[in-house]
Amino acid sequence: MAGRLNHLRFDGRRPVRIVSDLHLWGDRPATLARFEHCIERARADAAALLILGDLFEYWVGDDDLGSADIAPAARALKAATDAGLTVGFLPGNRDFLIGRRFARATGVTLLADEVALDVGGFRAWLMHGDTLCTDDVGYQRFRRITRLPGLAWVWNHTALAWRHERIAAMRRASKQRKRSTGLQAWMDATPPAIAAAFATAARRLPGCITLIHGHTHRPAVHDEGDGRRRWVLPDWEFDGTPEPRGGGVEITPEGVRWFSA
Ligand SMILES: [Mn+2]
Repeated sequence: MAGRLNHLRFDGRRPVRIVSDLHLWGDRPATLARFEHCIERARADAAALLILGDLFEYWVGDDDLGSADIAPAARALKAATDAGLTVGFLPGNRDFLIGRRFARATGVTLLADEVALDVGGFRAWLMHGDTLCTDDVGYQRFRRITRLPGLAWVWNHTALAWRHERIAAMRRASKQRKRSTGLQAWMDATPPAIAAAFATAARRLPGCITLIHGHTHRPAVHDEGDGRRRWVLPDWEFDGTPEPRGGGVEITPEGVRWFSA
C-alpha cells in the first residue's frame, strides 16, 4: 500500500460523498446506471466521491480495463475526474488488486486501507470493513495470504484468460455459498475490532469519534458509547431484486447524513 494516500482534507464548502460495495459487473446494468448518476451528481455539487471498496464484483487485473465488466464504469470515472471531481478508491476485499494502471486510466486517487478524513474540521475514519469481521476466521486467513507481498505480482503475470476462468469459478462457488448460508452473524464486525479501530482513529486523527465502513451489507448507524458513532454503508443492488438499495453518506462540517442513490 506504499504511496497510497491515508489522509484527505477538504475545506467543507462542498460535501464529500462516500459509497461502497457497488459490486459492479457486466450483468448489473441498472446498478451501473445508478452509479453513473451518482457520479454525475457528485460532479455537480460535491468536493469528492470516495469509494470504500468493492466497487467491482471481482478484479481480474489492471490489464482487463477494456472488458465489458469494467470499461463503462472506468469511462464514467474518467469523465468525472477530467471535469475536476476528486474520486478516491480504498481497496475492498474483492478488488484490492486495483492498481496504478487503473488509477492512471481513470484519474482516480488510490487510497490506503485506512484513511483519515477531515471535511472543514469534521473528522472521520474510513475503512472497507472486512478487517472488522474477525470472527470470520477463514476469510481473515485468506486475506493474510492474498495480501502477501509478491502474490499480486504473480497473479498479475498469469495469462489474462486463465484469470478470467479462475474468477468465473470463484463467482459460481460464491453464489452457491451465499444461497446456502445467507447473511450470518459471524460475518459482522466484532466489538473488539470496532474498539481497536476507534482507538487507532483517535490516535492518528485526534478528536475523531466517527467510523465509516461498508462490507457487511448491514446499513445502520451504531452508537458505540462516549459519543462515538459507526456508520455502516449499504451495498448497491438495482438489478433483479424486489428491494433495490444503494446510496451512502455525505460529510459536511456539520457531520454525517445519509444520501440515497
Ligand atoms: Mn467487501
